[in-house]
Amino acid sequence: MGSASSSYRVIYLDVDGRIQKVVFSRYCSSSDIKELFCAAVGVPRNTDLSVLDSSGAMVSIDPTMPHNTERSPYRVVPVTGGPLAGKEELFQNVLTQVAEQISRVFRINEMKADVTNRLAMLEKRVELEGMKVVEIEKCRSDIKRLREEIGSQNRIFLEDHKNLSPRRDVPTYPKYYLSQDTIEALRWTTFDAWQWEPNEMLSCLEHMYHDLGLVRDFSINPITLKRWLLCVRDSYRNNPFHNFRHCFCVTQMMYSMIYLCKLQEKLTQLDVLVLMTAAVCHDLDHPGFNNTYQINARTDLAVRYNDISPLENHHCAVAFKIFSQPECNIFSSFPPDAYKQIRQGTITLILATDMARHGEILDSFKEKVDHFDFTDQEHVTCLKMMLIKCCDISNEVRPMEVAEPWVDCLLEEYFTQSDREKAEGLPVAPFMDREKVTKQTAQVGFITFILIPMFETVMKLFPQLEAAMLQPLRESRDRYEDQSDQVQKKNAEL
Ligand code: LUO
Ligand code: ZN
Repeated sequence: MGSASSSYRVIYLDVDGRIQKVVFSRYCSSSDIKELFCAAVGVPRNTDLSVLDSSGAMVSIDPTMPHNTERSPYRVVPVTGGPLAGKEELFQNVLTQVAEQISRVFRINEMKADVTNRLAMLEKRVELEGMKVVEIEKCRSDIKRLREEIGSQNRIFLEDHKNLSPRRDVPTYPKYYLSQDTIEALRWTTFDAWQWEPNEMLSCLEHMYHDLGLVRDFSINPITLKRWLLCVRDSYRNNPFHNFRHCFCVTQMMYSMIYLCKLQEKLTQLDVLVLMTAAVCHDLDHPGFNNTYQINARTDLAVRYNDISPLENHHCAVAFKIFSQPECNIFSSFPPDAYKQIRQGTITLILATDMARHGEILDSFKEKVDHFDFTDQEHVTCLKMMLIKCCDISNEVRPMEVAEPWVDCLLEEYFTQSDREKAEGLPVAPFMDREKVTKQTAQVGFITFILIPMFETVMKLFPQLEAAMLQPLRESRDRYEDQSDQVQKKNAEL
C-alpha cells in the first residue's frame, strides 16, 4: 500500500502510461489535490478531472480518497470544457431543437388562437343560423382542414394541446345531402324507407324537424337535434321489425299525415312537436318480445311496470333518459311548464301505442269524431293518440313492394318469440306460431278488422285519407285474400 506518514497521503497516477507519484497532506482541500493532479497530468489547473480506478469506477478527489499502489495507479481523465466536454455539438443540436420546438409552440399557439376564434365563429354561425347538415358539413370540413394544418406542424404538440379540439364535437352523419327529389318524396305515404341507410334516415328526420318549423319555433339547437337523433338511432335494437327503420317509417308517416291532413292549420306547433317526437321515441330499446311475453315470462320490465304496458312504459323511460342528457335535450330552451306539457304529451302518445288498448282508444275517438272540437284538449289528445296508432301500424298503407317486406320482418320477430315461448313452456299466440300463421292469414284479418276500421274512423275528420290511405289498404286486403284463395286452391288440389 503506498507508504505515508499519518498526516500525508501518497497516490499513484497513470499519466499516459507513466506512473506519477503524488504526495499530499491529509489537511489539503479537494481543490488543492485537484490542482496537484492537474499539474501531474500537465493540464491547466482549473481543468475538471475524473479519476478512475482499475475497475473504471470514479474515485472522489479529496483528502480521504482511497490510496493505491504503483501496480494499481488511478487513471486521470481531464473533462475539458466543463461538463459538456466533447458534447458541444450534441448540446448545440439540442439547443437548436429546443429553439425550433419553442418557435413551433409559438406558431401552434398562434394557430390555436386562430382556430379557436374560427371555431367559435363557426359554432356561433351553426347555432345562430340553425344551419342544416349541408352547411354544417362545410363548416366541418373547414374545421378538419384547420386541424390538418396544425397537425402537419407538429403532432407532438397537438397531443399537448388537447383543448385544440372544439369545445364539443359537431356531430355529423357522413355526407347525405338530401336532394330536392328526396325532400319532396319524404312528404308522401309512398316514400320508400328501404332505400335508405340509417345515417340517411337521420338526415331525413333532421330535415323534418327543420321543415315543420319546429327548430325555428322552439329554438332547438341544430347541433343538439343531431346529437339527439344519433342517440335515438343507437338506442333502437337491431330487431327484425322493431328497429330504427320502423321508428323512421312511423315518423315519416306522421310527417306525411301532418301534410295530408294539414294538421298545422288545426293543431299547435307544440302538438306537432309532440306528435313527431313521440313517433321518433315510441319503440326505443324494444327487446323484440311483446308485452304478452314480458308478462308471461315475468321479465324485469313486467315486474318493474306491474304488467301495465311494460314495453311502452320502457320506451317512455328510455326517451326521457336520453332527454336528461343536456347534449341531447332538444327541449332545453323550454320553460318548466312547457317542458311538463311536452313530457306529458309524449308519454300519453307512446303509451297509446300498446295494441292491448286498441279498442279503448278507438271507442273513445268514435265518441268524439262526429262532433269533434279542435279547441277541446281532450278531443285533440284523443286525435293525437289515434294519429300515432295509425302511423305505428301503417305499413300496409304503403305501396305493396314497400309494405310486404315488413310482414316478413314482423313474422320473423314473432316466430323468434313463439319459439322461445314453446321452449319456456309459455302460452303461444296463434298469429305468432310458425306452424299456424302465413303472411296472408296475418294480414287479411289485421287489415280487415284493425286497419280499415281505424282509418275509416279518422277519415271522418280528414276525408283526404280516402285516396291516400284507405284505397291502398283495400287493395292490399284484396291482394292477400286472392293469395289466400290461391293457396287454399293449391292445398285442395294436393
Ligand atoms: C299490430 C301489431 C302489434 C305489435 C307489433 C306489430 C303490429 N303490427 C302488425 N301486425 N304492425 C303492423 C302490422 C301488420 O301489418 N300486420 C300485423 N299483423 C298481425 C300479425 C298482428 O300482429 N295482429 C295483431 C297484433 C296485436 C293485436 O293486438 C290487439 C292485434 C292484431
Ligand atoms: Zn311501433
